[in-house]
Amino acid sequence: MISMAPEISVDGRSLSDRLAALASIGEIEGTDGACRLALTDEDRAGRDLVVTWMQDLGLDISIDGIGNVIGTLAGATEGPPVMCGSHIDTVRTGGRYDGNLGVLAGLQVIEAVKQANITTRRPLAVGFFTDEEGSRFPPDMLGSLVYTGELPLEEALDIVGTDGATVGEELSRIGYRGSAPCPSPPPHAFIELHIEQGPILDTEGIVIGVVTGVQGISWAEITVAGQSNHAGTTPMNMRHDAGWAAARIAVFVHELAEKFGPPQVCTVGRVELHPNLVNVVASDAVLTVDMRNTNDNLLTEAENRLAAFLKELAAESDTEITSRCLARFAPVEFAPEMIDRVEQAAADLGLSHRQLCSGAGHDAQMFAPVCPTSMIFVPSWKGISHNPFEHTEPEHLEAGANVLARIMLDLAEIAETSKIEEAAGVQV
Ligand code: HGY
Ligand code: MN
Ligand code: MN
Repeated sequence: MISMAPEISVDGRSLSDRLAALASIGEIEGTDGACRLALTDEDRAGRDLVVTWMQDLGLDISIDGIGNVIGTLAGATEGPPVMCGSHIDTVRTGGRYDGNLGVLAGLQVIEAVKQANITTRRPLAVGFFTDEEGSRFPPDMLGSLVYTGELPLEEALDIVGTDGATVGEELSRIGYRGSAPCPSPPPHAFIELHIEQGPILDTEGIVIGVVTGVQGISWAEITVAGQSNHAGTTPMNMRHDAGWAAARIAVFVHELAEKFGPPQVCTVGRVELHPNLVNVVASDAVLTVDMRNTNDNLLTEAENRLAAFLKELAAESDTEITSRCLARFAPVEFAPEMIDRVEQAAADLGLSHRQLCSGAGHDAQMFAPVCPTSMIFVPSWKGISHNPFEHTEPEHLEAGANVLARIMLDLAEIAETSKIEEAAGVQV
């Protein structure tokens, strides 16, 4: 049996065409981006399209209880597949490439393997995982959390979204509450191709990011309960102003990030005031705080400082302030041998590359504890992401997909080839 990985290259044109076709679902007028919040009708339509492409490739398709969809190409032997994948749900200001690239590049790799009449020893699989973004149903990476057994399915199905619906209701409504068991058996290895979503590769003119791990993530939802009152008649010292308290929290976390310095980041992304009217002192505020750091101790320190500040602020603003955790993931390091594989594949293909840690969360971080895992990054134009003007050059998309192909074939090993050997006159 030959275990060399023959040179196959993916069809970059087809990859870009499929990315465009998927982005047309939930498209954001006048941009390349799309809005397909998890488990919405747009997400269903996106899922249906990718499932059709999996069917066209003749993959065995499984859908599990949280709606993760895995397409598998059989190998010469049974057993855990070499898996790639990512997500196809987006944030409200979604770009064309975030998540979608890792799924559609996986389809292209499998298409190239089939066209080369290659049979791999291990099966090859490509998946998309439910609600990676977590912006409608926190936490993020929800589907891969359940897939890998980090979160019980029943608990995940009961999660209530920002619009009051539950995960279970919405999964059933869109017809993606599957029967495949959760958690699923771990794959042989997991490799995710993703855009960097940050400025490093683009600034340095480097094509491939060799991802060493993912920084820690802490999401909190903070509720401020004050008292509505007349904006004109209520003296400042008699107010219980939830709007002012919310603004103070946003300033506090921004200044905390500046005090800690990089890589600490803090973001207030969602603020809802009630009654949200020009002439009423806000009685209620609900806001989210996203804090991240590569160092878990520093991330915990940031959380403690925020908690202490909320206590002081409640007294100062004479409001009631509570906080609930929406997500908390420690930093993750990928397997050294998988990092080496990304490094080697990029070098073999003559692609500039450098190591870096991911600032964004990814499904791959959920696979790291259960199987050898790593990630491949390609550049994001000006580091822009979670923005419909997100962009990656077609040649970088293709380069990343070729690195993915090389690693997957190496890991899956070649059982037999026909076209390649005939052409190269290689004897088995
Ligand atoms: O929030 C994140 O880092 C990812 O986009 N879900
Ligand atoms: Mn993503
Ligand atoms: Mn994202």
